[in-house]
Amino acid sequence: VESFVDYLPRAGAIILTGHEHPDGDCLGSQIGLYHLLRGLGHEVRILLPDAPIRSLEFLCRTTPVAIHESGAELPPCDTLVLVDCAELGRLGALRDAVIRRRPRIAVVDHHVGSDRADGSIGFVDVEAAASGELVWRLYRELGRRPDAVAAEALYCALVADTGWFRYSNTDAKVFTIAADLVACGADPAAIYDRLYRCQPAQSLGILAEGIGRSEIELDGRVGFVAISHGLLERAARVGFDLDQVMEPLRSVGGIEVVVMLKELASDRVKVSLRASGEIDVQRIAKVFGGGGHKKAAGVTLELPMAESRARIRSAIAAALTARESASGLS
Ligand SMILES: [Mn+2]
Repeated sequence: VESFVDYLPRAGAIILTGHEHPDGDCLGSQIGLYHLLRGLGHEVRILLPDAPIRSLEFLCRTTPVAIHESGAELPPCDTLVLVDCAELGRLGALRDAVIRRRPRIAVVDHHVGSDRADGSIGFVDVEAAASGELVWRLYRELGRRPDAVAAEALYCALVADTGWFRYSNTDAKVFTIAADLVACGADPAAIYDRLYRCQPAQSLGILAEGIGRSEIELDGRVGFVAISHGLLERAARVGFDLDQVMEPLRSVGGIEVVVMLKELASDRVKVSLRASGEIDVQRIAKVFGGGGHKKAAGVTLELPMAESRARIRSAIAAALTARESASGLS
């Protein structure tokens, strides 16, 4: 894999994109990278596979962000940069358009295995807390400073993937980057308000219902929350980020893994896994063809809800048992 920085002078026209259902890290990193590349004189645009959730729309107010329309061609470009993902398979409907145009594929990502995925050019570090950290490092390497718009976007990236500096990937380097972004104009309190204090009143009912559907199993160590297609649609209508439903489960003492299952269709379930103990959820997701990080991973199963839940449950049960027998031997 060729270095992204070395390749840049030959990049030509660049399109930035990321995984479907972009989160704060995916979108914020693209916006940060967009302003870096623009500042360096590159022809660059952002093209998302689908629209961001409503709470992230404020990031797009001063940066042009286009949404791919199903069936449309990829605009002419020489290089496609995958941000916060490394596989064309995660681009949804955009994937086929990319394959028809055949641009060079570059990757700016921190997911496990992204250095061996679809990019021939890359800036990859699986130790990075967020893709936004990688973009911040690119600013440094290229001798640039983020402006206020880029700093705000990169701050959103950092807080999304560190859970506002609560997760175990929060280290001294993360705070150094956060401090620098604030110095560059990011306003933490204003960003918090934009992300979490602009929710519609209906979000309370959705949150309550999600919490009501939470179940704790496997000796109190694993929490499940199954989101029916109907609830998923209600959340989508008001732009509510359902990841928030996992937080109350994660607050229960003794819980090691929280599983959220979203019923995308009658035989299609998106599974999100969050670990707070020593269980490596990336390895569990990988068994089913998904991926992510040790403490946060996901996979989409082409199965009905009940069967998806049962399969994930036994994989977690096996991981818990394996760990116990390992510690029993030592
Ligand atoms: Mn990320």
